Amino acid sequence: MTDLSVITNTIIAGDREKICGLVQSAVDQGTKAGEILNTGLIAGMDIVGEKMQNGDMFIPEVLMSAKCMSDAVEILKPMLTEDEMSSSGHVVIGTVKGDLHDIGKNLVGMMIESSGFEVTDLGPDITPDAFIKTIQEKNADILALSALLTTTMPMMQQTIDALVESGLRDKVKVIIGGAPVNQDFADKIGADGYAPDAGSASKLVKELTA
Ligand code: B12
Repeated sequence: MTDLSVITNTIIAGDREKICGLVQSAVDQGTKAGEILNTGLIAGMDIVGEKMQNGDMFIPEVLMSAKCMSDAVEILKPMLTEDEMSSSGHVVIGTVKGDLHDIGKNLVGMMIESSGFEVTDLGPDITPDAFIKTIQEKNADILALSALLTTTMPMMQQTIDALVESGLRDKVKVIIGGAPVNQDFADKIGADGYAPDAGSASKLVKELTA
C-alpha cells in the first residue's frame, strides 16, 4: 500500500517532477482515487495554506505546490466517482471593476480550488452585473472580491450593494481581500469575511461553508 504522507510531502515541496509518478503508482497499487485526493493531496495543500499564513512559505513556493496539485488532480479526475468529485461548494472570484491586478486573486483562486471547492474565476475588471450573472448561473455559495487599488475599494461596496438589490445577498457569502483592504473595511461594507493571504482565504471559505 502506498504511504500517502509521501504524496503530502511532495505537494508541500512543490516537486512537479515527482508528483505524477507517485500518484500514478498509488493508483497502480490499488489506492482509491478519493483517498489519494483527500488523505494525500488536499492534506498537503492544507499544510501549504497554514505555512503561507505563518510566513513559513512564500508566493513562488505556494504557486509550485498549487501547480503540483493541478497536475495530480488531472491524473485522478477520470477515476473519481461523482461522490468523490462533489465539491464543498462553488466560489465565484474576480477583481472588481477598474482594477487590472490579478496575481494575488489567481493565487487565492488556486488555493481555494486546491482545498476542494469549485472555482469560477472571472478575471480582473469585473462589473457588479457580471458577478451577479455568474452567481445566478453557478448557484454560487461564496463571492470572493479582490482589489489592489485604493481607488477601486469603493467598487467592492458597489458590488455588495448590487447584490443586495438583486435579492441574492442572503444566498451568498462575500469575502474580500487585497493589499489596501482589511477587516475594518470588510465590516464597514457588510462583507462576511476578510483574509490577508491565499492560505487564510481557503481556511475562511471552509469556515463560512461549514
Ligand atoms: C504587479 C503590479 C501591477 C501590474 C498588475 C499585473 C497583474 N496581472 O496583476 C500592472 C503593471 C498592470 C499594474 C498596474 C497599475 N498599478 Co500596480 N502594482 C503591482 C504590484 C507591484 C504587485 C501586486 C501583486 O501582484 N502582488 C503580489 C500578490 C500575490 O499580492 P496581492 O495582490 O496583495 O494578493 C495577496 C493578498 O492581498 C490576498 N488577496 C488578494 N486578493 C484577494 C481576494 C480575496 C477574496 C482574499 C480573501 C484575499 C486576497 O491574497 C493574495 C495572495 O496571498 C503592486 C505593489 C505591491 N508590492 O503590492 C502595485 C500597486 C498595487 N499598483 C499600484 C498602481 C498605482 C498601479 C497603476 C495605477 C499604475 C499606473 N499609474 O498606471 C496601474 C493600475 C492599473 C489598473 N487599472 O488596475 C499601486 C496602488 C496604490 C494604491 N494604494 O492604490 C501599488 C501598491 C504600487 C505602489 N506602491 O504605488 N500594477
